[in-house]
Amino acid sequence: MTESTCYRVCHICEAACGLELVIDEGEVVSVKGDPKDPLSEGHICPKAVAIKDIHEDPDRLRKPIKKVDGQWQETSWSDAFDLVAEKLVAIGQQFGNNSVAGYFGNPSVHNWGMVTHAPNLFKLLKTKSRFSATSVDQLPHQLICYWMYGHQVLVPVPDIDRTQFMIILGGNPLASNGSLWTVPGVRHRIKALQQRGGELVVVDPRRSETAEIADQHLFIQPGTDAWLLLAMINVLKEEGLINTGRLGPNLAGVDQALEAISEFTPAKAAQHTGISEDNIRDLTRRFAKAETAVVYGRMGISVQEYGAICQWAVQLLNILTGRLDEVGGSMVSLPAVDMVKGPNNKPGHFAAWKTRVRGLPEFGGELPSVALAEEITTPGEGQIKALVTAAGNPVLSTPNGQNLDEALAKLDFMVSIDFYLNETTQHADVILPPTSPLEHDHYDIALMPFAIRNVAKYSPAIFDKPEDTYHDWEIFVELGNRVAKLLGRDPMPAFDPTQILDMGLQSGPYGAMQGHEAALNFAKVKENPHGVDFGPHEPRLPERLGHGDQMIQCAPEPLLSDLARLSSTEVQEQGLKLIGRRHVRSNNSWMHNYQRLVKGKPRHQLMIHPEDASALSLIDGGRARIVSRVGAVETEVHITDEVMPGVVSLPHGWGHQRNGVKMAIAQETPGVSANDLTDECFIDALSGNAALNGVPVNVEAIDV
Ligand SMILES: Nc1nc2c(c(=O)[nH]1)N[C@H]1C(S)=C(S)[C@@H](COP(=O)(O)OP(=O)(O)OC[C@H]3O[C@@H](n4cnc5c(=O)[nH]c(N)nc54)[C@H](O)[C@@H]3O)O[C@H]1N2
Ligand SMILES: Nc1nc2c(c(=O)[nH]1)N[C@H]1C(S)=C(S)[C@@H](COP(=O)(O)OP(=O)(O)OC[C@H]3O[C@@H](n4cnc5c(=O)[nH]c(N)nc54)[C@H](O)[C@@H]3O)O[C@H]1N2
Ligand code: SF4
Ligand SMILES: [Mo]
Repeated sequence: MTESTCYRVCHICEAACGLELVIDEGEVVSVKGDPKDPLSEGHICPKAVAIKDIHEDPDRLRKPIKKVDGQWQETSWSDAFDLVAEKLVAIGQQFGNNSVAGYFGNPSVHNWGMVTHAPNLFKLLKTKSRFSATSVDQLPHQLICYWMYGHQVLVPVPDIDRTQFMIILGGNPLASNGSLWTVPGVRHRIKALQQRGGELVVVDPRRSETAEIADQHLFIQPGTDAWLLLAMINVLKEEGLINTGRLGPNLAGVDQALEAISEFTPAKAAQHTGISEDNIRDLTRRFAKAETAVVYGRMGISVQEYGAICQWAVQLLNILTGRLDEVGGSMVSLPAVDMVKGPNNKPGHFAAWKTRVRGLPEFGGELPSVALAEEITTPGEGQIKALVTAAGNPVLSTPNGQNLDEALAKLDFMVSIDFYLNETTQHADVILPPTSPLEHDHYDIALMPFAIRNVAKYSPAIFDKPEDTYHDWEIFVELGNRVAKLLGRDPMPAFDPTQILDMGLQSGPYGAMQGHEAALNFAKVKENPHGVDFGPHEPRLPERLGHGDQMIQCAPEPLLSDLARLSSTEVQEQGLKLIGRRHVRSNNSWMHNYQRLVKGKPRHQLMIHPEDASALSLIDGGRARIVSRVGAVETEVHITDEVMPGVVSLPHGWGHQRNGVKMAIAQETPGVSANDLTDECFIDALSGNAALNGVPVNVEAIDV
């Protein structure tokens, strides 16, 4: 018997499920949920099994490749590192530091070595041209927490296991498994909520998988949630339902906020949202009167034109009903590695600098990704000439991907740290492929702040890394050291991620340095393969607030000013609006190469309501052309009342056949890229975040 059992956290999505892997003769023979994991208690989804497929995929790159006369060639690591460092330094010296840019994709936060080591390279390069998936996702959410609570990762999460009433807007955790909310096994938790007599309400333009099992689903016109949420606050005020509770003395600006939003009445909100005034009032009363309750708004309300106002209003609703920081409400975590109070904590900053072309604000040192293409193509000082992408595929993931696709082709130099040749990395001059996830260790530094329980879990590597390969963090160290040498600067710090983790755990809230009885350190997490459990959340405010005066800022000035933009919007009467959708068997723009994951009925189609389909003479299974300001795509139609009239839905991350270039990932998958329709100019003007939902489109039937 050579079989062995290993325990690990799944790094694919934010749920952080515990896995039990059986290994035989160097091969993964089974992947199951780990029932002893204190957070996930055995839950997993089909993507966990794909970890084996990632590891074994013959299309996964294992050696660096470089383009010579337009053809890919394998090259040695040392040549590749030298070439990349020389190019980045030379371009920075010739065109200025900001001419060298970086884009970090979603898996970079699921890869702890990148979290600990990637920033150093950009610090050395002294570039302000940094972009990431944050600005096509949760930027407004974190910005609001920075303004209100004083720290960009002090993000309250729904205490689902102890609440009696929950409202979800713009989130579909049954498909996504939760986001800015590490909540493995959410289906069971919703069921438990319902079994103890609680209620779930989902507000969504589509009857999503989560809406399907909710106690109430309210359709909403895309992009109008800000009207609904502000109207709910006005109902609280009008009907005397405001009760700020324990944190009352720590609230600044409540009256100012209430005054500023008074024009957003339920009557007007009903016109904009399509939700009747009665329903708005009724929902507000049920929320305010429930024994415990919480409102949660995610992706769907962040990536829309008023994303920041939406996230502000969500926080206000929880605050004004005394739900913030109370059991069964919206609670803050106390993770073992504390990014809020730790020694190197970064509270955030906003608009300290702006993009060169459009003047869009940075947040936390990153510029909005909607500006990447124009920063590459617009001549002048600071024009981006070189790009480093890491764990990202912005050609498929960011608005007007076609435009970015063309822009990337114009760069002087591009390097991608990625193990696939795909729609984005095909533009690189060099691709540096890191080890597979099972060949490196893992700790969810970036996700634990958003978990529903405080758990510390370390996952050792399952397999030794093959000879002559590098982990992501080692790639950054190798590049950093070469860049430093060329620039005559100090080399990269000589720590590995486990040393940083050890320091973080020791100085964190359960560490010996804080005098905690657990005296947590790296050795202790290593001894506990299922994780060390520090239990459900407890009230932590005002002590944990980032603001020195321990006040919660309820009326941040930029939001008050932004209300005029919202109030001037007109009620939508005609035209179709595009929204996105996720599926549990797909993950953003990748994982489509794993046939047993993506198999099943087709899910790439354009969803459209029967009334709209009939008005446009579309037939189910027929083809349609979808046109937006920036582009057009053609795909199959699925007629369904899952979406409300006036709304069409396409998943993102598909469209792997573009440009006729042979790429590793899933040549044969059908589907187009939704981001060939989304618009880099359609944004939340306050935060600079992309508005991927509510994009105006026209649809026409294609005769076949
Ligand atoms: N229309 C529309 N667009 C969207 C969204 C939407 O809902 N609608 N969602 C947005 C959101 S929320 C996000 S986060 C973005 C995601 O978009 P991106 O940030 O582009 O991320 P992915 O599509 O996940 O790209 C993953 C890339 O990382 C590589 N990769 C995977 N693991 C590793 C690793 O360990 N190391 C390295 N070096 N590379 C790795 C994969 O091969 C792949 O190339 O898309 C956004 N785009
Ligand atoms: N299986 C799987 N899991 C994933 C991912 C994946 O691609 N696949 N991606 C991961 C990533 S990067 C993220 S950020 C998370 C996202 O996780 P979630 O935030 O849960 O995102 P979605 O599942 O896209 O759900 C968004 C919902 O918003 C709705 N919506 C769209 N427009 C509006 C609107 O204007 N108003 C309202 N109220 N609702 C609207 C959509 O119909 C959809 O049901 O998921 C993560 N988990
Ligand atoms: S829900 Fe997320 S973390 Fe859990 S097994 Fe699936 S992909 Fe992995
Ligand atoms: Mo995301």
